[in-house]
Amino acid sequence: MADVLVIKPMLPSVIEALEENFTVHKLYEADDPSAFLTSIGSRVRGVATSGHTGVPPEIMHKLPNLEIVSSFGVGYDAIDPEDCRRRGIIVTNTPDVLTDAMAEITLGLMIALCRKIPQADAYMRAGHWTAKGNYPLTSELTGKTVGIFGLGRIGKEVARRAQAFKMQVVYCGRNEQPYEPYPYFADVVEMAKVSDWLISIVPGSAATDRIIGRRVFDALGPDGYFVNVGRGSTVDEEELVKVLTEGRIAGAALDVFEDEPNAPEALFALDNVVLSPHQGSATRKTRWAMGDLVVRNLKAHFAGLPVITPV
Ligand code: NAP
Ligand code: 8YV
Repeated sequence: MADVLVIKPMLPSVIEALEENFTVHKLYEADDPSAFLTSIGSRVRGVATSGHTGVPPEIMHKLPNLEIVSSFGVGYDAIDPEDCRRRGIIVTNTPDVLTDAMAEITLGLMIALCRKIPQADAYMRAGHWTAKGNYPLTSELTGKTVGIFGLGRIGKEVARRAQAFKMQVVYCGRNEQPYEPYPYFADVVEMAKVSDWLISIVPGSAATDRIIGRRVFDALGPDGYFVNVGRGSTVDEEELVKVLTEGRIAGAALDVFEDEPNAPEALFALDNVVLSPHQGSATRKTRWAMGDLVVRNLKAHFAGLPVITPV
């Protein structure tokens, strides 16, 4: 059985399946991780990790015979696939299996934000409905234009669901996708100008770092809503807090933050914000499927087969 290193705790279903198929080494259980790696590092041929953790350099350099990094999550911000390619290491991620869950939470956040579902719930629980009367009127999605920044696997499923809510879809990315039926914008600022809603679902990368900032929010305007389900790193959070506080955009729903699990505290006091602790893919079904794919990629590789979802 091939030796596989698990860097941080993973779902019990993943650990169980790994243990059935491989000799598993749990770095997170080691009292002295450095000594542990020195003793088993040269035997390790596979790593199971997440896109947030990757394989930090101090671990990588103790794994001279590493062949494959199987990562949990579709985003792989902490992994440099080019560097791995140069070292002859295969990288896999978990696309597709989380796409529907992600699209669901995106639409859920949009409805929660414009219909003020969390606030109305709190209003009723506090007894205000009986004491003060009806909750103030809210806004709706129907007829609005949604600009999708990143029309990839998840973006396309968000687009389908937004159309079911009778919204118009436009999109922005580096490349026009001629077979998609939606108007294309090469520039996110230009797209924000025509959008009532801006949904960001681009990967975190040097190219997208804080790409959403003052110019985008000014283009979105005081009636515009912003939703980030991609990566916190793509947003200038200081500017976001400012535009929300000053009412320069109507509101924001955020599932991802630059310094998770921390978020700018100023957001907690704002009424025009819905917050979600990076739980886009966090359903039992989807997380199980992601973990299963982590294991299946390792099994395929060590059976001499092509991996299922290479990066
Ligand atoms: P995908 O299929 O690769 O789609 C990414 C899209 O972003 C592509 O359409 C791509 O289009 C666009 N894009 C990439 N780099 C860009 C850039 N520099 N500027 C503008 N557009 C760019 O990936 P996916 O499966 O939809 O996942 C997208 C991301 O969602 C992941 O990378 C991850 O960060 C995030 N995510 C978050 C959660 C969560 O729990 N909140 C869960 C899953 C995924 P072009 O190539 O044309 O630019
Ligand atoms: C996960 C994600 O929560 O897939 C991604 O890119 O952000 C989420 O699905 C995360 O990666 C789990 O580590």
